[in-house]
Amino acid sequence: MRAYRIVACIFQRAITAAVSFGLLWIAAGGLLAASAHAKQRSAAAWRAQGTAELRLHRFDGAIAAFQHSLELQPDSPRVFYSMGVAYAGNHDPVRAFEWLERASATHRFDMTEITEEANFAALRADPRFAKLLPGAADFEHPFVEDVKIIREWRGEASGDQFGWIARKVGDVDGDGVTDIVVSAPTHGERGSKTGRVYVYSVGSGRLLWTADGRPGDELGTGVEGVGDTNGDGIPDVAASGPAGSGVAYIYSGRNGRVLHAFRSGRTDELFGNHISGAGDVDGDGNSDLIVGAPGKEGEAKTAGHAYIYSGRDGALHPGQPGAGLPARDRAGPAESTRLAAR
Ligand SMILES: [Ca+2]
Ligand SMILES: [Ca+2]
Ligand SMILES: [Ca+2]
Repeated sequence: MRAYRIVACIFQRAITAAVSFGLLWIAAGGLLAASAHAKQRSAAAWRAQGTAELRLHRFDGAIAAFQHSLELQPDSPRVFYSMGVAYAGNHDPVRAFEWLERASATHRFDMTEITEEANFAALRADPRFAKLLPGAADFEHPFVEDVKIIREWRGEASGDQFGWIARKVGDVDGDGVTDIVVSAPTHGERGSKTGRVYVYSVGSGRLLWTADGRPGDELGTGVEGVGDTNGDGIPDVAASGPAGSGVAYIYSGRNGRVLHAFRSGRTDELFGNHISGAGDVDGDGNSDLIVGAPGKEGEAKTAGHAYIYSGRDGALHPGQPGAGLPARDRAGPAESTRLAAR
């Protein structure tokens, strides 16, 4: 009798567990739909549900969810695009292209995503597909707002990262208008990544001068105006590149001539990851330079450094690592007149 009760008890628990598991299963299945309702049918909740349905290849469910989203937020380029994906998944190219063209027409969606989307495999041969990709005309009016572009400068080649940094440097050509420096740290022939910095006259739009690093330097990772370091009355420019052994330069703002070059001998720091004018630190009337050198990832032995150099003679400011040592002990293969960081 007792044995019978134990068996009955185990049987009862098994049934209870099975029912509970079944309820959980049903609850999980309805979770996304419940979430959409729980969030007061917000557009974002419907959009999330549609995206989840897309991932499960339940294209009808995705279309229904996206339509709900559009009822609440009609102007969503992301949803236009997703509708295109859903209709493509449903083998309905006519509607897929309708929605994709709608997404493209907003000029607010990166249509290059179509090249990565597996559901568009069957659409790629269609002439309408290529037309969805951005062309030169799409970049003629890049702003949503109605703006007047006063000056525009373009990089030389794709992959240069022209515009990585753009800074005002003061008036270097004497026309009374402050000028700018722009960097392209991965510029270089055949992927050499020398990096290049460009100084432009804002008044005339002319390119005044450029400076290049050496292969692998990625010069222009850091670039700034530094004020007048050599006392000729014209503000100068500093640029750096940490990718190789680490370099930093001060250029004459007048013509781009190298006034000082600094090249690190350390392999555990990203010398030149950042660079800036420091103001006149030593009070000699000439602007000075500060170079940041954080420790490389995985190198536990250094906490990183910030080096201050005299703009007048390139000397390392007293009290810093290497200061007071003969130049030959601090310098790496400096290209120009002066020392490098230790
Ligand atoms: Ca100027
Ligand atoms: Ca100067
Ligand atoms: Ca100074």
